[in-house]
Amino acid sequence: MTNGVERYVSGARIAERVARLAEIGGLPNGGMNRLPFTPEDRAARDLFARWLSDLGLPVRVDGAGNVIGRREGGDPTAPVVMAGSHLDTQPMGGRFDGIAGVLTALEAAEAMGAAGFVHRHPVEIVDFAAEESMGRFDVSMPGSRAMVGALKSEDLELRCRLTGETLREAMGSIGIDLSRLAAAERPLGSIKAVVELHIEQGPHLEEAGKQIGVVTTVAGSVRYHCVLEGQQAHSGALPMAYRRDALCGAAELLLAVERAAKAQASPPVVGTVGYMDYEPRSPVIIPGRVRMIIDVRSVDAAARDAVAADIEAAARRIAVARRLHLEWRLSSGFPPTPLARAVVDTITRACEDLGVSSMPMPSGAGHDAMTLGRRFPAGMLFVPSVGGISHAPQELTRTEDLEAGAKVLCRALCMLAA
Ligand code: HGY
Ligand code: MN
Ligand code: MN
Repeated sequence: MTNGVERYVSGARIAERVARLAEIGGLPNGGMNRLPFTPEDRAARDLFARWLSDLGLPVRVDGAGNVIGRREGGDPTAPVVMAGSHLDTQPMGGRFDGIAGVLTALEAAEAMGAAGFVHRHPVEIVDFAAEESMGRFDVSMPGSRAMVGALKSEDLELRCRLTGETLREAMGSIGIDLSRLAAAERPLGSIKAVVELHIEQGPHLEEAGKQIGVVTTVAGSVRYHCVLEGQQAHSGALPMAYRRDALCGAAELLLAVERAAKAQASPPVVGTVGYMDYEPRSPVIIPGRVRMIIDVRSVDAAARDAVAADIEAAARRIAVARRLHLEWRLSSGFPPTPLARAVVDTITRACEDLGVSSMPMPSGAGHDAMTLGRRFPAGMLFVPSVGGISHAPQELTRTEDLEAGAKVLCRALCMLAA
């Protein structure tokens, strides 16, 4: 019996838990600041573990810090059906990014318990550790990467941009036992399907008036570290003709990033400089050094890489014209990931069964499902973001959409686990 379980799903219960989690690392402006591997992250993980235990599910934390609740099926050796997302947030992030996926997966498990759902495959409900690690470290998604053996030991030595602590120290600081890191890897065939519900974080579902986005492919990102070095000097005494102002060079480059991405309309590419710092930041000193991280993404790797090449060429041109020294380094990247046909179709069928409006669509944002999708059949479903805003205090997804999403997720998990 896979139908009817979703009638035990409660949007009100999901909304209550969203509000409860928003108290942990919440900002006065309504945004979230629950950075990965911080005390706030630990508090949210512990609360999630308690909610799982309250459902009677055994809970474990693997060697990469993934928090995993397991609902046994008839065959404990059968490949796992996994659902989840992440509880950590970006700095000044929103209350739904990642959280919606964890809470709707928890809700599906609660509904399965209430319905006495009988199934063969074990179901695992997961908070993937540190999906938002890029907010602090130059590595993304260490938790889900570890599950596919893609977290390298040198990644653990990367230092946090904000505190200088290494990834290893930060993970240890919330009690993660890295000696079991290798054991976090899941062998091929050990997971039947991974389904991640996530907020869309863009405008398309709202514009189309659809309740669910059935994700077909996830955009791949490349991130470049760029340093421009000129000459620090006196802002009053040095005439304009003598200057090698690193910040003016960076200003030209920022606009070159935007121009190059805008010029590539189909397939679309996005380009952003979200992080930049410069020195020495005094009103009377010409800035001598600027560091920025350039993020370029697309579902089409060739289009993305062509735009990245245009940006690099612009950086070299600007450096020569302004007599600046340029450092340019690829710091991290993810290939575009098509999701598994079988899982995509299951989600589509669940929407049809429940009469929920849906449309196929790509994901511009990166997600744990894309990491796991490199080794296991993965699928994603989106729920609408009001105004297309995310990674911001204004991030909002309506309770009725969370409930509809949780019902579709529940139905899809029941079909996969039966
Ligand atoms: O950057 C991303 O796509 C994700 O939100 N970490
Ligand atoms: Mn995010
Ligand atoms: Mn996310």
